[in-house]
Amino acid sequence: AAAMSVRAEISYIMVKPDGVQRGLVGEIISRFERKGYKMAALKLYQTPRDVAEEHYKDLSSKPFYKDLVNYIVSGPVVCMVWEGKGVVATARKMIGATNPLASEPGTIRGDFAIEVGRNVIHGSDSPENGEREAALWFKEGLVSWDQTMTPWLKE
Ligand code: FUP
Repeated sequence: AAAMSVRAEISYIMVKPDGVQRGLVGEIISRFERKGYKMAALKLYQTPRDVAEEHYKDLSSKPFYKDLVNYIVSGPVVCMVWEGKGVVATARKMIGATNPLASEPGTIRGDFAIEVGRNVIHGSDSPENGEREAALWFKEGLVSWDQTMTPWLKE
């Protein structure tokens, strides 16, 4: 409770256009809610090309970069920030391997995807990238739960 007003680790989680079109938004949000993480930001968003390019700038030399950016801007995405202890690594486990054919059953990609180029969801790969990506996608800022009447149940 002493750390209640300090923001814990955050991860930027995004349902990609294929996940939105396939109606997987509720399922994905539900998994993070049931795990116990705290939602710190949420929106349905038509991604500007420059934001997609900035998000994936570390992959700009890869042969699939152009297709990847085109895919991300091809339809609305659902942008989220989830907060809590170990959320970056735990979200990566919940999401599964990058190539859905290598993702374990029970993970989001393992349960819902086949193609690496249509792998449903993004999750930050480090706490530093969690902060960077949250700032890139939520320039308006995150929500604070500090004024809520009851403390967060899982802390
Ligand atoms: P991940 O962190 O699991 O999203 O994986 P990466 O950061 O390595 O890749 C980002 C996205 O690039 C993947 F989600 C899908 C796409 N990608 C391809 O399309 N082909 C590849 O060979 C590798 C990644």
